[in-house]
Formats: sequence, structure tokens, C-alpha cells
Amino acid sequence: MSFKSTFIIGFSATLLMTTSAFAEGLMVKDPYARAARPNAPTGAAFMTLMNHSDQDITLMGVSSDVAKRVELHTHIDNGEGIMQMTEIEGGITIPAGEMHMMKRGGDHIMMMGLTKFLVDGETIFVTFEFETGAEMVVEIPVDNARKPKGHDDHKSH
Ligand SMILES: [Cu+2]
Repeated sequence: MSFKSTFIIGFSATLLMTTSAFAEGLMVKDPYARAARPNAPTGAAFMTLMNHSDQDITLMGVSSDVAKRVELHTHIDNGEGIMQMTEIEGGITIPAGEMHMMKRGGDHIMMMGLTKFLVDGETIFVTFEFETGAEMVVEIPVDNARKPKGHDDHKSH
């Protein structure tokens, strides 16, 4: 009995180490969340994911207690020039040393059936689930007034 408990504790510690390694390897830059419109039951979150490790990282899914359903979404052309949102199959892979933008009109975190309104200045917590089974909790501030960045992306030139 006591041997079994020791084994379980050892196993948890290993998982924890894996998680922190990921936290170091994957940097979440400039995250923000916003409601689809004031007091809407739906919201989305955007950010830049930077992979500072030497291995590809695949984000398989996301979860949060702020909504009934949280999904990785992207926009696709439905063939008639109309952009539609769809769930990303197979997750998002950020290649080693590269970055991936989650931005308006592109990939994003979708929150459907919000359990509370997204209020400016508050923070929501979203758990990232990786292909390896590791998890990472990401703090995302709510900023409903935030404008899409657009040309700011080229500032570094
Ligand atoms: Cu969406």
C-alpha cells in the first residue's frame, strides 16, 4: 500500500517537470481576450505563440471554466469568398524556434457559452493541452477595446 502511494507521488512529480519544461519552451506573448460584442455569450482569445525550444510543440486543445466549450478555431474560405470559422483538427504545431500568430481573422481560441461576461480588466485562465499530455495554464487579460494590430506587425523592419 505504501509502495503504491510513493509510486503515484513520483509519477506526479515527473508530470510537473514536463509541464514546466514546456512553459519555458513555449512563450505566450501579448495575449488578450474579448467578447464577440458587449455581453455576448461568445468570446475569443488572441496571442502570439513563440517556440523557444529545439523541438516542435503541438497544442492539441484548450479548456477553461469561463465557457462551456473552448476550441481552437481558424477561419477558412467556404469556396464562395465567405470566411467561416471552423475547429482546427489535429491541433496547432509551432515548429522549433518559430512563432505562430493567433489573431483576428485567423487562428484563435473560441469560447462558446460563456459562464460569465468578459469584463475589461479581468483575467481569464485557459489551460493549454499539448500533444505530450503536458498542460500549461495561461493568464489572459480581457480587453474588449483592443484593435487588431495590422501594420504594427511590420514595426521591427
Ligand atoms: Cu471561432
